[in-house]
Amino acid sequence: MSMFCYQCQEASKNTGCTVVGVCGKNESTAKLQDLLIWLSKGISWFAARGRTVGAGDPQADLFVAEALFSTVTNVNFDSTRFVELVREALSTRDSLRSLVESALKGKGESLDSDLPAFATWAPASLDLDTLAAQGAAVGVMSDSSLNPDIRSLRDLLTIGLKGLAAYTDHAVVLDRQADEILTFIEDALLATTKDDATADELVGWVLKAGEKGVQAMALLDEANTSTYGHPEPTSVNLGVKPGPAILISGHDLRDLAELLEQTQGTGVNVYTHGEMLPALAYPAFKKYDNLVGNYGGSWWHQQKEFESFNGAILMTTNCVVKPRESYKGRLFTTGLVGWDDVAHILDRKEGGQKDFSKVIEKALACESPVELESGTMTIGFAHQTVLSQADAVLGAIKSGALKRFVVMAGCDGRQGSRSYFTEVAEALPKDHIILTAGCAKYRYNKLNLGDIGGIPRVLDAGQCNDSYSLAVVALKLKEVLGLEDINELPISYDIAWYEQKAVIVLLALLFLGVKHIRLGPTLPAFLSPNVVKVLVENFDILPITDAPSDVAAIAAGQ
Ligand code: FSO
Ligand code: SF4
Repeated sequence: MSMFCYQCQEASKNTGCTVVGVCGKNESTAKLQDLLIWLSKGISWFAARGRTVGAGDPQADLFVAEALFSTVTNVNFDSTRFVELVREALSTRDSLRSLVESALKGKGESLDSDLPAFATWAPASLDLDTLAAQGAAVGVMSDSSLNPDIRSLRDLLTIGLKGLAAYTDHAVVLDRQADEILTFIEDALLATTKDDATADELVGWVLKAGEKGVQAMALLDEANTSTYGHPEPTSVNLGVKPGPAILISGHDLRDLAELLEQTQGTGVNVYTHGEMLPALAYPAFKKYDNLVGNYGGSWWHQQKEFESFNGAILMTTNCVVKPRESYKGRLFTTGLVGWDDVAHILDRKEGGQKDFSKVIEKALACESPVELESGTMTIGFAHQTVLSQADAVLGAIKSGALKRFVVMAGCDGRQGSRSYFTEVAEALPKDHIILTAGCAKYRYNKLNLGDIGGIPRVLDAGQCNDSYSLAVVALKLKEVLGLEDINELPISYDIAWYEQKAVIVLLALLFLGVKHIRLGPTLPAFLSPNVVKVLVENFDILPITDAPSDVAAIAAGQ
Protein backbone atom coordinates (compact mmCIF):
# COMPACT_ATOMS: atom_id res chain seq x y z
CA MET A 1 0.00 0.00 0.00
CA SER A 2 1.29 3.47 -0.86
CA MET A 3 1.50 6.28 1.68
CA PHE A 4 -1.65 8.16 2.54
CA CYS A 5 -1.73 11.42 4.45
CA TYR A 6 -4.47 14.03 4.55
CA GLN A 7 -3.71 15.84 7.75
CA CYS A 8 -3.00 19.32 6.41
CA GLN A 9 -4.69 21.89 4.21
CA GLU A 10 -2.28 21.27 1.34
CA ALA A 11 -3.23 17.57 0.99
CA SER A 12 -2.93 16.74 -2.69
CA LYS A 13 -6.12 17.61 -4.62
CA ASN A 14 -7.66 18.30 -1.22
CA THR A 15 -7.97 14.52 -0.89
CA GLY A 16 -4.66 13.15 0.33
CA CYS A 17 -0.98 12.75 -0.57
CA THR A 18 -0.31 9.27 -1.93
CA VAL A 19 3.05 9.31 -3.67
CA VAL A 20 4.96 12.03 -1.89
CA GLY A 21 3.73 14.83 0.35
CA VAL A 22 3.11 18.27 -1.10
CA CYS A 23 5.10 19.27 2.01
CA GLY A 24 8.02 17.12 0.85
CA LYS A 25 7.39 14.14 3.15
CA ASN A 26 8.56 10.98 1.43
CA GLU A 27 6.85 7.60 1.46
CA SER A 28 9.15 5.97 4.06
CA THR A 29 8.79 8.86 6.48
CA ALA A 30 5.00 8.87 6.04
CA LYS A 31 4.79 5.14 6.79
CA LEU A 32 7.14 5.38 9.75
CA GLN A 33 4.99 8.19 11.13
CA ASP A 34 1.91 5.98 10.81
CA LEU A 35 3.73 3.20 12.63
CA LEU A 36 4.81 5.58 15.39
CA ILE A 37 1.21 6.69 15.94
CA TRP A 38 0.07 3.05 16.01
CA LEU A 39 2.74 2.07 18.55
CA SER A 40 1.81 5.13 20.62
CA LYS A 41 -1.59 3.50 20.96
CA GLY A 42 0.22 0.47 22.40
CA ILE A 43 1.99 2.67 24.97
CA SER A 44 -1.34 4.35 25.70
CA TRP A 45 -2.97 0.94 26.19
CA PHE A 46 -0.50 -0.08 28.91
CA ALA A 47 -0.57 3.41 30.43
CA ALA A 48 -4.37 3.23 30.73
CA ARG A 49 -4.25 -0.29 32.15
CA GLY A 50 -1.51 0.79 34.57
CA ARG A 51 -3.65 3.66 35.83
CA THR A 52 -6.23 1.15 37.06
CA VAL A 53 -3.63 -0.20 39.50
CA GLY A 54 -1.68 2.98 40.23
CA ALA A 55 1.28 2.08 38.01
CA GLY A 56 2.71 4.31 35.31
CA ASP A 57 5.68 6.09 33.83
CA PRO A 58 5.42 9.85 33.22
CA GLN A 59 8.23 9.60 30.66
CA ALA A 60 6.12 7.17 28.62
CA ASP A 61 3.17 9.60 28.72
CA LEU A 62 5.42 12.41 27.51
CA PHE A 63 6.88 10.16 24.82
CA VAL A 64 3.39 9.69 23.33
CA ALA A 65 2.88 13.46 23.13
CA GLU A 66 6.29 14.01 21.58
CA ALA A 67 5.74 11.18 19.12
CA LEU A 68 2.49 12.85 18.01
CA PHE A 69 4.17 16.27 17.81
CA SER A 70 6.97 14.85 15.67
CA THR A 71 4.38 13.78 13.07
CA VAL A 72 2.84 17.27 12.76
CA THR A 73 3.22 18.78 9.29
CA ASN A 74 6.65 20.27 8.58
CA VAL A 75 8.27 19.16 11.84
CA ASN A 76 10.44 16.20 10.95
CA PHE A 77 11.22 14.75 7.53
CA ASP A 78 14.16 12.61 8.55
CA SER A 79 13.36 8.90 8.17
CA THR A 80 16.42 7.94 10.24
CA ARG A 81 15.05 9.90 13.16
CA PHE A 82 11.70 8.13 12.77
CA VAL A 83 13.39 4.74 12.81
CA GLU A 84 14.95 5.78 16.12
CA LEU A 85 11.60 7.02 17.43
CA VAL A 86 9.91 3.76 16.45
CA ARG A 87 12.60 1.78 18.26
CA GLU A 88 12.13 4.01 21.29
CA ALA A 89 8.36 3.51 21.07
CA LEU A 90 8.84 -0.26 21.13
CA SER A 91 11.16 -0.19 24.12
CA THR A 92 8.97 2.34 25.97
CA ARG A 93 5.92 0.18 25.38
CA ASP A 94 7.62 -3.02 26.47
CA SER A 95 9.14 -1.51 29.63
CA LEU A 96 5.75 -0.08 30.53
CA ARG A 97 4.21 -3.47 29.97
CA SER A 98 6.64 -5.04 32.47
CA LEU A 99 5.90 -2.31 34.99
CA VAL A 100 2.16 -2.79 34.64
CA GLU A 101 2.44 -6.58 34.76
CA SER A 102 4.31 -6.51 38.05
CA ALA A 103 1.83 -4.00 39.52
CA LEU A 104 -1.02 -6.27 38.43
CA LYS A 105 0.73 -9.27 39.89
CA GLY A 106 1.03 -7.45 43.20
CA LYS A 107 -2.74 -7.14 43.20
CA GLY A 108 -3.35 -10.71 42.13
CA GLU A 109 -4.39 -9.64 38.63
CA SER A 110 -2.91 -10.24 35.21
CA LEU A 111 -3.12 -8.79 31.69
CA ASP A 112 -5.98 -9.88 29.44
CA SER A 113 -5.03 -12.72 27.13
CA ASP A 114 -6.19 -11.05 23.90
CA LEU A 115 -4.20 -7.85 23.74
CA PRO A 116 -4.58 -5.59 20.69
CA ALA A 117 -1.90 -5.93 18.01
CA PHE A 118 -0.44 -2.46 18.68
CA ALA A 119 0.27 -3.62 22.24
CA THR A 120 2.15 -6.76 21.22
CA TRP A 121 3.55 -6.39 17.69
CA ALA A 122 7.27 -7.04 17.50
CA PRO A 123 9.18 -6.51 14.25
CA ALA A 124 11.25 -9.29 12.71
CA SER A 125 13.98 -6.70 12.31
CA LEU A 126 14.41 -3.04 13.21
CA ASP A 127 15.48 -1.82 9.78
CA LEU A 128 13.70 0.94 7.89
CA ASP A 129 12.08 -1.30 5.27
CA THR A 130 10.59 -3.74 7.78
CA LEU A 131 9.24 -0.92 9.89
CA ALA A 132 7.88 1.05 6.92
CA ALA A 133 6.08 -2.08 5.67
CA GLN A 134 4.28 -2.38 8.99
CA GLY A 135 3.51 1.36 8.86
CA ALA A 136 1.81 0.78 5.51
CA ALA A 137 -0.33 -1.93 7.08
CA VAL A 138 -1.62 0.30 9.90
CA GLY A 139 -2.04 3.68 8.15
CA VAL A 140 -5.16 5.81 7.84
CA MET A 141 -6.63 3.84 4.93
CA SER A 142 -5.49 0.38 6.01
CA ASP A 143 -9.02 -0.72 6.91
CA SER A 144 -10.88 -0.14 3.66
CA SER A 145 -14.12 -1.51 5.09
CA LEU A 146 -14.30 1.09 7.85
CA ASN A 147 -17.34 3.38 7.79
CA PRO A 148 -16.04 6.65 6.26
CA ASP A 149 -17.72 8.82 8.90
CA ILE A 150 -16.16 6.82 11.73
CA ARG A 151 -12.78 7.07 10.00
CA SER A 152 -13.26 10.80 9.58
CA LEU A 153 -14.12 11.30 13.26
CA ARG A 154 -11.23 9.12 14.40
CA ASP A 155 -8.86 11.11 12.22
CA LEU A 156 -10.31 14.47 13.27
CA LEU A 157 -9.63 13.36 16.85
CA THR A 158 -6.11 12.07 16.11
CA ILE A 159 -5.22 15.22 14.16
CA GLY A 160 -6.57 17.43 16.95
CA LEU A 161 -4.51 15.40 19.44
CA LYS A 162 -1.37 16.14 17.42
CA GLY A 163 -2.00 19.87 17.89
CA LEU A 164 -2.82 19.33 21.54
CA ALA A 165 0.39 17.35 21.99
CA ALA A 166 2.41 20.19 20.45
CA TYR A 167 1.02 22.85 22.80
CA THR A 168 1.38 20.55 25.80
CA ASP A 169 4.97 19.75 24.92
CA HIS A 170 5.79 23.48 24.71
CA ALA A 171 4.47 23.88 28.27
CA VAL A 172 6.45 20.84 29.46
CA VAL A 173 9.62 22.34 27.96
CA LEU A 174 9.03 25.23 30.37
CA ASP A 175 8.79 22.73 33.26
CA ARG A 176 5.02 22.72 33.58
CA GLN A 177 3.22 19.62 34.87
CA ALA A 178 0.72 18.43 32.30
CA ASP A 179 -0.11 14.93 33.55
CA GLU A 180 -3.85 15.32 33.15
CA ILE A 181 -3.54 16.44 29.52
CA LEU A 182 -0.97 13.76 28.72
CA THR A 183 -3.21 11.01 30.07
CA PHE A 184 -6.16 12.47 28.16
CA ILE A 185 -4.12 12.22 24.96
CA GLU A 186 -3.54 8.53 25.65
CA ASP A 187 -7.18 7.81 26.49
CA ALA A 188 -8.37 9.70 23.41
CA LEU A 189 -5.88 7.83 21.18
CA LEU A 190 -7.33 4.60 22.52
CA ALA A 191 -10.84 5.85 21.78
CA THR A 192 -9.85 5.88 18.09
CA THR A 193 -9.20 2.12 18.29
CA LYS A 194 -12.53 1.01 19.76
CA ASP A 195 -14.59 -0.85 17.19
CA ASP A 196 -17.77 -0.21 19.13
CA ALA A 197 -17.31 3.57 19.51
CA THR A 198 -20.30 5.31 17.92
CA ALA A 199 -20.16 8.54 15.94
CA ASP A 200 -21.77 10.38 18.87
CA GLU A 201 -19.15 9.06 21.26
CA LEU A 202 -16.37 10.14 18.94
CA VAL A 203 -17.91 13.63 18.60
CA GLY A 204 -17.85 13.72 22.41
CA TRP A 205 -14.13 12.89 22.39
CA VAL A 206 -13.49 15.56 19.77
CA LEU A 207 -15.14 18.22 21.94
CA LYS A 208 -13.30 16.97 24.99
CA ALA A 209 -10.08 17.42 23.00
CA GLY A 210 -11.20 21.03 22.43
CA GLU A 211 -11.63 21.45 26.18
CA LYS A 212 -8.14 20.07 26.76
CA GLY A 213 -6.90 22.40 24.02
CA VAL A 214 -8.10 25.38 26.06
CA GLN A 215 -6.43 23.88 29.14
CA ALA A 216 -3.12 23.27 27.33
CA MET A 217 -3.05 26.75 25.81
CA ALA A 218 -3.82 28.28 29.23
CA LEU A 219 -0.99 26.27 30.75
CA LEU A 220 1.38 27.37 28.01
CA ASP A 221 0.27 30.99 28.35
CA GLU A 222 0.98 30.87 32.08
CA ALA A 223 4.35 29.21 31.41
CA ASN A 224 5.37 31.79 28.78
CA THR A 225 4.23 34.85 30.68
CA SER A 226 5.56 33.82 34.07
CA THR A 227 8.92 32.91 32.54
CA TYR A 228 9.35 35.76 30.06
CA GLY A 229 6.81 38.39 31.21
CA HIS A 230 3.64 39.57 29.51
CA PRO A 231 4.10 40.68 25.90
CA GLU A 232 3.88 44.46 25.57
CA PRO A 233 3.26 46.69 22.56
CA THR A 234 6.52 46.73 20.66
CA SER A 235 7.77 48.35 17.51
CA VAL A 236 9.75 45.73 15.61
CA ASN A 237 12.63 46.57 13.28
CA LEU A 238 12.25 44.91 9.87
CA GLY A 239 15.64 45.97 8.49
CA VAL A 240 19.10 44.50 9.06
CA LYS A 241 22.34 45.54 10.77
CA PRO A 242 25.73 44.70 9.31
CA GLY A 243 27.46 41.82 11.07
CA PRO A 244 27.27 38.06 11.51
CA ALA A 245 23.78 36.81 12.31
CA ILE A 246 21.54 33.96 13.40
CA LEU A 247 17.93 33.63 12.29
CA ILE A 248 15.72 31.71 14.71
CA SER A 249 12.38 30.32 13.56
CA GLY A 250 9.65 28.09 15.00
CA HIS A 251 7.86 28.47 18.33
CA ASP A 252 10.26 27.46 21.12
CA LEU A 253 10.92 30.44 23.40
CA ARG A 254 13.31 28.53 25.65
CA ASP A 255 15.58 27.87 22.68
CA LEU A 256 15.57 31.61 21.97
CA ALA A 257 16.33 32.44 25.60
CA GLU A 258 19.35 30.12 25.63
CA LEU A 259 20.55 31.30 22.23
CA LEU A 260 20.42 34.92 23.37
CA GLU A 261 22.37 34.12 26.47
CA GLN A 262 25.00 32.22 24.52
CA THR A 263 25.42 34.91 21.84
CA GLN A 264 26.18 37.64 24.38
CA GLY A 265 29.56 39.20 23.64
CA THR A 266 30.13 37.16 20.47
CA GLY A 267 29.22 39.98 18.07
CA VAL A 268 26.47 37.84 16.53
CA ASN A 269 23.08 39.49 15.93
CA VAL A 270 19.91 37.45 16.37
CA TYR A 271 16.80 37.90 14.23
CA THR A 272 13.40 36.23 14.53
CA HIS A 273 11.61 34.58 11.62
CA GLY A 274 8.07 33.33 11.07
CA GLU A 275 6.37 32.29 14.30
CA MET A 276 9.28 33.53 16.44
CA LEU A 277 8.34 37.16 15.67
CA PRO A 278 6.09 37.51 18.76
CA ALA A 279 9.08 36.77 21.02
CA LEU A 280 10.24 40.33 20.38
CA ALA A 281 7.35 41.59 22.55
CA TYR A 282 8.39 39.70 25.71
CA PRO A 283 10.14 41.86 28.34
CA ALA A 284 12.68 39.13 29.12
CA PHE A 285 14.12 39.24 25.61
CA LYS A 286 14.23 43.01 25.28
CA LYS A 287 17.29 43.28 27.47
CA TYR A 288 19.41 41.66 24.77
CA ASP A 289 20.66 44.37 22.44
CA ASN A 290 21.85 41.78 19.91
CA LEU A 291 18.20 40.75 19.34
CA VAL A 292 17.90 43.01 16.34
CA GLY A 293 14.46 42.49 14.81
CA ASN A 294 12.47 40.25 12.48
CA TYR A 295 13.63 39.03 9.08
CA GLY A 296 11.19 37.90 6.40
CA GLY A 297 7.68 36.54 6.50
CA SER A 298 5.80 33.34 7.17
CA TRP A 299 7.22 29.82 6.94
CA TRP A 300 6.68 29.10 3.26
CA HIS A 301 8.87 32.03 2.15
CA GLN A 302 11.84 30.47 3.89
CA GLN A 303 13.69 29.08 0.87
CA LYS A 304 14.22 32.58 -0.52
CA GLU A 305 14.62 34.27 2.83
CA PHE A 306 17.05 31.76 4.34
CA GLU A 307 19.13 32.09 1.19
CA SER A 308 19.39 35.88 1.39
CA PHE A 309 19.82 35.88 5.16
CA ASN A 310 23.37 34.58 4.62
CA GLY A 311 23.88 33.66 8.28
CA ALA A 312 23.17 30.63 10.44
CA ILE A 313 19.55 29.52 10.82
CA LEU A 314 18.02 27.64 13.75
CA MET A 315 14.70 25.87 13.25
CA THR A 316 13.14 25.12 16.64
CA THR A 317 9.77 23.66 15.57
CA ASN A 318 7.60 23.67 12.46
CA CYS A 319 7.45 24.76 9.75
CA VAL A 320 10.64 23.59 8.03
CA VAL A 321 10.60 23.06 4.26
CA LYS A 322 13.06 21.36 1.91
CA PRO A 323 16.32 23.28 2.31
CA ARG A 324 18.08 24.59 -0.78
CA GLU A 325 21.71 23.60 -1.18
CA SER A 326 22.57 27.31 -0.91
CA TYR A 327 21.83 27.34 2.83
CA LYS A 328 21.59 23.68 3.88
CA GLY A 329 25.10 23.91 5.38
CA ARG A 330 24.12 26.82 7.60
CA LEU A 331 20.77 25.40 8.69
CA PHE A 332 20.42 23.73 12.10
CA THR A 333 17.44 21.87 13.53
CA THR A 334 16.74 21.22 17.19
CA GLY A 335 14.09 19.58 19.38
CA LEU A 336 11.69 17.45 17.38
CA VAL A 337 12.59 19.07 14.05
CA GLY A 338 14.63 17.17 11.52
CA TRP A 339 15.75 17.01 7.91
CA ASP A 340 18.17 14.45 6.48
CA ASP A 341 21.76 15.69 6.48
CA VAL A 342 20.97 18.90 8.33
CA ALA A 343 22.99 19.47 11.52
CA HIS A 344 20.93 18.82 14.65
CA ILE A 345 21.47 20.48 18.04
CA LEU A 346 20.88 17.98 20.81
CA ASP A 347 18.43 18.39 23.67
CA ARG A 348 19.51 19.99 26.91
CA LYS A 349 20.50 17.73 29.78
CA GLU A 350 18.51 18.03 32.99
CA GLY A 351 19.24 21.44 34.55
CA GLY A 352 21.45 22.51 31.63
CA GLN A 353 21.13 24.42 28.36
CA LYS A 354 21.32 23.34 24.75
CA ASP A 355 24.74 23.96 23.28
CA PHE A 356 24.40 26.42 20.41
CA SER A 357 28.14 26.94 19.95
CA LYS A 358 28.11 25.29 16.50
CA VAL A 359 25.38 27.66 15.34
CA ILE A 360 27.34 30.66 16.65
CA GLU A 361 30.55 29.39 15.08
CA LYS A 362 28.79 29.03 11.73
CA ALA A 363 27.29 32.53 12.00
CA LEU A 364 30.72 34.04 12.67
CA ALA A 365 31.98 32.57 9.41
CA CYS A 366 29.10 34.00 7.34
CA GLU A 367 28.32 37.27 5.59
CA SER A 368 25.81 39.86 6.83
CA PRO A 369 22.16 39.41 5.83
CA VAL A 370 20.84 41.09 2.69
CA GLU A 371 18.14 43.58 3.64
CA LEU A 372 14.69 42.60 2.38
CA GLU A 373 12.65 45.45 3.76
CA SER A 374 12.93 48.34 6.18
CA GLY A 375 10.72 50.15 8.63
CA THR A 376 8.87 48.80 11.62
CA MET A 377 5.73 46.95 12.60
CA THR A 378 3.86 46.89 15.92
CA ILE A 379 3.21 43.65 17.81
CA GLY A 380 2.54 42.58 21.40
CA PHE A 381 -1.24 42.62 21.83
CA ALA A 382 -1.77 39.53 23.94
CA HIS A 383 -4.57 39.46 26.51
CA GLN A 384 -2.83 41.45 29.24
CA THR A 385 -2.20 44.42 26.92
CA VAL A 386 -5.65 44.34 25.34
CA LEU A 387 -7.37 44.05 28.72
CA SER A 388 -5.24 46.85 30.15
CA GLN A 389 -6.80 49.02 27.45
CA ALA A 390 -10.29 47.71 28.20
CA ASP A 391 -11.67 51.18 28.94
CA ALA A 392 -10.53 52.56 25.60
CA VAL A 393 -11.89 49.47 23.81
CA LEU A 394 -15.26 49.65 25.59
CA GLY A 395 -15.44 53.40 24.98
CA ALA A 396 -14.83 52.84 21.27
CA ILE A 397 -17.50 50.11 21.16
CA LYS A 398 -20.03 52.30 22.98
CA SER A 399 -19.34 55.36 20.82
CA GLY A 400 -19.73 53.28 17.68
CA ALA A 401 -16.14 53.99 16.55
CA LEU A 402 -15.41 50.27 16.89
CA LYS A 403 -18.18 48.12 15.44
CA ARG A 404 -16.71 44.68 15.23
CA PHE A 405 -13.72 42.43 15.89
CA VAL A 406 -12.75 39.87 13.31
CA VAL A 407 -10.66 36.97 14.56
CA MET A 408 -8.35 36.08 11.67
CA ALA A 409 -6.05 33.67 13.48
CA GLY A 410 -4.41 30.52 12.18
CA CYS A 411 -1.77 29.56 9.68
CA ASP A 412 -0.39 30.84 6.44
CA GLY A 413 0.26 28.55 3.50
CA ARG A 414 1.45 28.46 -0.08
CA GLN A 415 -1.82 28.31 -1.95
CA GLY A 416 -2.62 31.33 -4.09
CA SER A 417 -6.20 31.30 -2.80
CA ARG A 418 -4.86 32.54 0.53
CA SER A 419 -4.69 36.03 -0.96
CA TYR A 420 -8.34 35.97 0.20
CA PHE A 421 -7.12 36.79 3.73
CA THR A 422 -5.19 39.85 2.51
CA GLU A 423 -8.21 40.98 0.51
CA VAL A 424 -10.50 40.58 3.53
CA ALA A 425 -8.11 42.54 5.77
CA GLU A 426 -7.93 45.36 3.21
CA ALA A 427 -11.66 45.45 2.54
CA LEU A 428 -12.99 45.30 6.09
CA PRO A 429 -14.74 48.52 7.14
CA LYS A 430 -12.42 50.92 8.96
CA ASP A 431 -14.42 50.48 12.17
CA HIS A 432 -13.48 46.78 12.33
CA ILE A 433 -10.44 45.47 14.23
CA ILE A 434 -8.61 42.26 13.35
CA LEU A 435 -7.57 40.02 16.23
CA THR A 436 -4.86 37.68 15.08
CA ALA A 437 -2.44 34.98 16.24
CA GLY A 438 -0.36 32.49 14.30
CA CYS A 439 1.47 32.92 11.02
CA ALA A 440 -1.78 33.75 9.17
CA LYS A 441 -1.06 37.36 10.14
CA TYR A 442 1.74 37.66 7.59
CA ARG A 443 -0.99 38.02 4.97
CA TYR A 444 -1.85 41.49 6.35
CA ASN A 445 0.41 42.54 9.23
CA LYS A 446 2.55 44.85 7.14
CA LEU A 447 -0.34 46.62 5.40
CA ASN A 448 -0.53 49.56 7.79
CA LEU A 449 -4.29 49.40 8.29
CA GLY A 450 -4.34 52.30 10.74
CA ASP A 451 -5.98 52.55 14.13
CA ILE A 452 -9.22 53.41 15.88
CA GLY A 453 -8.56 56.10 18.46
CA GLY A 454 -5.05 54.78 19.03
CA ILE A 455 -6.04 51.08 19.04
CA PRO A 456 -4.26 49.42 16.08
CA ARG A 457 -6.63 47.76 13.60
CA VAL A 458 -4.50 44.62 13.66
CA LEU A 459 -4.03 43.38 17.21
CA ASP A 460 -1.43 40.63 17.11
CA ALA A 461 -1.65 38.31 20.13
CA GLY A 462 1.39 36.27 19.10
CA GLN A 463 2.02 32.74 17.87
CA CYS A 464 -0.70 30.24 17.02
CA ASN A 465 0.13 28.96 20.53
CA ASP A 466 -1.23 32.27 21.84
CA SER A 467 -4.70 31.88 20.33
CA TYR A 468 -5.73 31.41 23.95
CA SER A 469 -5.29 35.19 24.31
CA LEU A 470 -8.12 35.72 21.83
CA ALA A 471 -10.42 33.50 23.90
CA VAL A 472 -9.49 35.39 27.09
CA VAL A 473 -10.30 38.71 25.39
CA ALA A 474 -13.62 37.38 24.06
CA LEU A 475 -14.67 35.95 27.43
CA LYS A 476 -13.73 39.18 29.23
CA LEU A 477 -15.69 41.28 26.72
CA LYS A 478 -18.68 39.01 27.21
CA GLU A 479 -18.42 39.56 30.95
CA VAL A 480 -18.06 43.34 30.89
CA LEU A 481 -20.76 43.76 28.27
CA GLY A 482 -23.03 41.60 30.42
CA LEU A 483 -23.82 39.13 27.63
CA GLU A 484 -25.23 35.64 28.17
CA ASP A 485 -23.73 33.99 25.14
CA ILE A 486 -20.28 34.32 23.55
CA ASN A 487 -22.03 34.45 20.19
CA GLU A 488 -23.75 37.75 21.07
CA LEU A 489 -20.37 39.50 21.01
CA PRO A 490 -19.56 41.76 18.07
CA ILE A 491 -16.94 39.24 16.90
CA SER A 492 -16.73 37.32 13.63
CA TYR A 493 -14.33 34.44 13.03
CA ASP A 494 -12.49 33.96 9.76
CA ILE A 495 -9.88 31.30 10.45
CA ALA A 496 -7.06 30.20 8.14
CA TRP A 497 -5.91 26.68 8.80
CA TYR A 498 -2.95 24.71 7.52
CA GLU A 499 -1.75 22.16 10.01
CA GLN A 500 -2.82 20.27 13.11
CA LYS A 501 -2.22 23.00 15.69
CA ALA A 502 -4.86 25.07 13.93
CA VAL A 503 -7.20 22.07 14.24
CA ILE A 504 -6.91 22.04 18.03
CA VAL A 505 -7.45 25.82 18.07
CA LEU A 506 -10.64 25.25 16.07
CA LEU A 507 -11.78 22.49 18.45
CA ALA A 508 -11.01 24.79 21.41
CA LEU A 509 -13.26 27.47 19.90
CA LEU A 510 -16.02 24.91 19.37
CA PHE A 511 -15.68 23.76 22.96
CA LEU A 512 -16.05 27.41 24.08
CA GLY A 513 -19.35 27.47 22.21
CA VAL A 514 -18.26 29.74 19.36
CA LYS A 515 -20.54 29.37 16.34
CA HIS A 516 -20.47 30.60 12.77
CA ILE A 517 -16.73 30.22 12.20
CA ARG A 518 -15.59 30.73 8.62
CA LEU A 519 -12.84 28.29 7.76
CA GLY A 520 -10.53 28.23 4.78
CA PRO A 521 -9.03 28.28 2.30
CA THR A 522 -10.61 24.80 1.99
CA LEU A 523 -12.37 22.52 4.44
CA PRO A 524 -10.19 19.68 5.75
CA ALA A 525 -9.91 16.63 3.47
CA PHE A 526 -10.29 14.39 6.53
CA LEU A 527 -13.86 15.56 7.14
CA SER A 528 -16.39 13.29 5.42
CA PRO A 529 -19.52 14.97 3.99
CA ASN A 530 -21.57 13.69 6.94
CA VAL A 531 -19.08 14.99 9.50
CA VAL A 532 -19.14 18.38 7.76
CA LYS A 533 -22.92 18.22 8.05
CA VAL A 534 -22.68 17.62 11.80
CA LEU A 535 -20.30 20.58 12.16
CA VAL A 536 -22.62 22.80 10.11
CA GLU A 537 -25.74 21.73 12.01
CA ASN A 538 -24.24 22.01 15.49
CA PHE A 539 -21.72 24.81 15.09
CA ASP A 540 -22.78 26.61 11.96
CA ILE A 541 -19.23 26.27 10.56
CA LEU A 542 -19.02 27.61 7.04
CA PRO A 543 -16.42 27.56 4.31
CA ILE A 544 -14.96 30.89 3.21
CA THR A 545 -16.35 32.14 -0.11
CA ASP A 546 -14.81 35.22 -1.70
CA ALA A 547 -13.52 38.31 0.05
CA PRO A 548 -16.24 40.80 -1.07
CA SER A 549 -19.10 38.45 -0.08
CA ASP A 550 -17.52 37.47 3.24
CA VAL A 551 -16.64 41.06 4.14
CA ALA A 552 -20.22 42.14 3.38
CA ALA A 553 -21.57 39.32 5.56
CA ILE A 554 -19.14 40.13 8.40
CA ALA A 555 -19.99 43.84 8.26
CA ALA A 556 -23.66 42.87 8.45
CA GLY A 557 -22.90 41.08 11.71
CA GLN A 558 -22.69 37.52 10.39
FE1 FSO B 1 2.42 28.62 11.30
FE2 FSO B 1 3.61 26.32 10.71
FE3 FSO B 1 2.15 28.46 14.24
FE4 FSO B 1 1.57 26.24 12.36
S1 FSO B 1 4.59 28.16 11.31
S2 FSO B 1 1.68 26.93 10.30
S3 FSO B 1 -0.53 26.47 13.16
O1 FSO B 1 3.20 25.33 12.13
O2 FSO B 1 2.44 26.82 13.86
O3 FSO B 1 1.23 29.23 12.80
FE1 SF4 C 1 0.36 15.91 2.31
FE2 SF4 C 1 0.00 17.66 4.29
FE3 SF4 C 1 0.39 15.08 4.81
FE4 SF4 C 1 2.40 16.62 3.90
S1 SF4 C 1 1.33 16.78 5.86
S2 SF4 C 1 1.89 14.53 3.23
S3 SF4 C 1 1.26 17.94 2.46
S4 SF4 C 1 -1.37 15.98 3.75
